[in-house]
Amino acid sequence: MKLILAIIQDRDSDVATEALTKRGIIVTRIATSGGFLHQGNTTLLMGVDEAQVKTVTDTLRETCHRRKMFMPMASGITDTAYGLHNQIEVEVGGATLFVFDIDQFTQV
Ligand code: 2BA
Repeated sequence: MKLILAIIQDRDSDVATEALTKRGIIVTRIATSGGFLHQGNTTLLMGVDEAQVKTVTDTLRETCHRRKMFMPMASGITDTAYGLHNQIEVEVGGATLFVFDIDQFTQV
């Protein structure tokens, strides 16, 4: 058995979890946030058979999209007059996956 931990963008999470569930993957969603952008994202926990790892990877590839985001070059500046030319472009997502081997899975 494998544990897949996948970090995805909030705006992809409903479509992604619905598609995973339809394909028989059991999913737990956790509200998380990224250390770099300090923005909310979603972490999915999925306990799966080894054969399902590809299903999860393919499903997240189909449903989670890379997007360009902008962040101020200096932190703590919120003035809307602070122009785009003072921001850096960061590309975020689709999905960041970690796959772990699981020694034991028990439900009591
Ligand atoms: P954040 O940490 O908020 O990072 C958002 C995006 O900012 C990243 O997108 C990446 O393009 C960029 N970025 C992150 N750290 C950077 C740095 N030190 N310098 C320059 N650019 C940087 P993604 O790579 O798609 O990551 C999206 C989210 O996935 C991350 O949000 C974080 O929550 C998670 N993540 C990504 N890699 C991870 C890792 N190795 N371990 C744990 N969490 C990770």
